[in-house]
Amino acid sequence: MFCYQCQETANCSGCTVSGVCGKKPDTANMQDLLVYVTKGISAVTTQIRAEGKQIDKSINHLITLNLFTTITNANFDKNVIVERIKTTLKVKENLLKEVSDKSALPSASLWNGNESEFAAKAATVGVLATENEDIRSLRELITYGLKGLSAYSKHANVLMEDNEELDAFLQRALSMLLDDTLSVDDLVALTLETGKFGVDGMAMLDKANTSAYGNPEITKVNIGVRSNPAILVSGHDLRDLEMLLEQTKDTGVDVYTHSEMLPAHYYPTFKKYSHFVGNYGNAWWKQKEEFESFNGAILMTTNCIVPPKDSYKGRMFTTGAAGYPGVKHIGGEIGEIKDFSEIIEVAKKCKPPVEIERGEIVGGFAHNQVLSLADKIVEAVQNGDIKKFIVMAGCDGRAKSRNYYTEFAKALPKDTVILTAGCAKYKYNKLNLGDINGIPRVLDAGQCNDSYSLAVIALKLKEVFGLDDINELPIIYNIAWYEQKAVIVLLSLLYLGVKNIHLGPTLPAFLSPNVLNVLVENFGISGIGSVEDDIKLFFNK
Ligand code: FS2
Ligand code: SF4
Repeated sequence: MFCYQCQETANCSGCTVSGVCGKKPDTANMQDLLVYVTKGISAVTTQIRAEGKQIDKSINHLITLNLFTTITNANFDKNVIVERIKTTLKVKENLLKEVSDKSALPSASLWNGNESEFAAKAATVGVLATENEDIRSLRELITYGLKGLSAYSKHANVLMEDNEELDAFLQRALSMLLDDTLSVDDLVALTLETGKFGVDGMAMLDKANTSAYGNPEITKVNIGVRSNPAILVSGHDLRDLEMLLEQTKDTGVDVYTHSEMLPAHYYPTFKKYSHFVGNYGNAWWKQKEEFESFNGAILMTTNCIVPPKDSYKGRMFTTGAAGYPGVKHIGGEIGEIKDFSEIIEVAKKCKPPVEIERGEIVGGFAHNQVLSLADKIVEAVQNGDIKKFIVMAGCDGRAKSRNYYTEFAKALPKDTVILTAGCAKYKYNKLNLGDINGIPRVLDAGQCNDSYSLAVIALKLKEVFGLDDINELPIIYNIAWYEQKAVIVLLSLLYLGVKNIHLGPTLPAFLSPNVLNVLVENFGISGIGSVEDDIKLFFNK
C-alpha cells in the first residue's frame, strides 16, 4: 500500500505498512482500484457528454459516493469497496455501449476484470504509478480536492440538490488525471478550476442545508447530559440526523451530537425536537473514550471513524459512505427513508450517558447570522475594538502538535476574533475567550463545508469597507487540515484569491517541493511556527 492523503500519514511521507488511521493494506489497495475505475468511468461519461448525450443522475451519484468512500476514516470495509468496484465496472460496461467514438478513451475506461484479478490490478494503479513526482503531486492534490467535493455533493444530493455542471466538471477532471500528455501547467490550471467548483459545491450544500433546515442562528448548545438512554450521532449528514430525530420522537430515547454534527443544533428545524439534547464530547479522535462513556447507541453518518473498541462496537452503526467491518450498516438510497429502528432498540437497552462536562457552547455564526450583525461588526472594526479576524477553520486530529491551536487561541490579542468552521474548533471552543462589545471572540459558522460562510462573510466585508482585494481585509488565515475535505476548502480559498494562508500542523506530504514552490510563489502558502513566533509574525508583537 501507499497512501499519503491525510495529515497523519506515517513520518509525514506515506503509510506503506498499514494506515496510521487503521486502514489495512488490502483495503487501501482496493481503494486505489476504486479510484482508478472511477476515473475510468468518468472518462466514459465525459466522452458521452462530448457526443451530446446526457448522463443520468444515478451515475453522478455513484461516482461521488465512490470517491467519498475513499476519504480518510470513512470506510474501512474492504468488502464494501470491492462491491463498489464491481458495480462501477458493470455500469461502465453499459455506458460504453453508448459511446460512438472510443478511440480517445484511456485504458482505465476499457479495463475490466473479475474479483480474483483485483489485487494484481490494484498493485499497478496506486499513487506511485505516476513516476514524475510533480505530476503525481498535482494529480493527487486534485484527486483529494475532488474527494472533498464529492462528500459535499453527496450531502447536498440527499437533500435533493444536484448540479449537473459540477458533476460534469468532476468527471472531466477525473478523466484528465489519466491523461499523460498534460503538463504541470495544465494541472496547476485544473487545480484552480477544482477550487472554483469547490466554491460552487459548498454553495450548493449551503443552499440545500438552509432550504431544508433554515438559516443557522446564534445558539447555546448544552454539553451536559440527561438521564435517558440515548443515541450519539456523528459525521456530517444532516438528512440522516433528521430521519433519526423523527424516528426517535416519543420513544424515550434522547439524541446527542458528536464532533462535526454539533452545528446541527444551530438550525431552526432541529430545535423543535425536545429530545435533541445537546453535544457530547469533542472532536472525532476522542471517540474511543467518549463513545465508551456515552453508554448508548452510536450512529456514524460519515467520517471520521476511529477503529472501534470491542467495548462499544456492538452498539455502533454506520450509514451512507461510512463503514467498518463487523459494524452494522444501515442502508438507504438518496430519497429513501432509512430504517433506524434497530439502533433505537439497542439504545433503549443502554444505560444513560455518563456526564463528562457541563455547561454550554455558543455557535451558529454562519453567513446569514453574521451579516445580520454586520453593522455591529463593522462599527467594532472601525472604532478599533476589533483589530483582526483569524480564520482558524479546518480539522482537529490526534497529533500533540495540534495543541499549538489551543495555545495560539489563548495567546491571541484580546482585540481579535476567531472565525471557525469544522472540527478544528474543539481546540478552543471551550476556552471562554470572552466577547468584544457582545460579539463572541470565537464565531463558529458550522461544519467544515461551512467554511463557505467564512468566504461569504469576507467578501461582504470587502464590499462594506470598499476594498479592491480580499487580501486587504484585516483577516489572517491559520488553517488546520487533516483529511480531503480540508483540501477542497483550501483550493476554494485559493480560487477566491485568498493569499498567505498558513497551513498546519504540517504541510501535506503529497506536495512535492516544486508544487509547494508554485503554491508559495503564487499564493504565499506557508506552514506554522511556534505560537510565540507566529503571534509576533501576525501582530508585530
Ligand atoms: Fe473533522 Fe473529520 Fe469535517 Fe473532517 S470530523 S476531520 O471529516 O470533514 O473536519
Ligand atoms: Fe495513512 Fe492517512 Fe492514508 Fe490513513 S488516510 S493510510 S493515515 S495517509
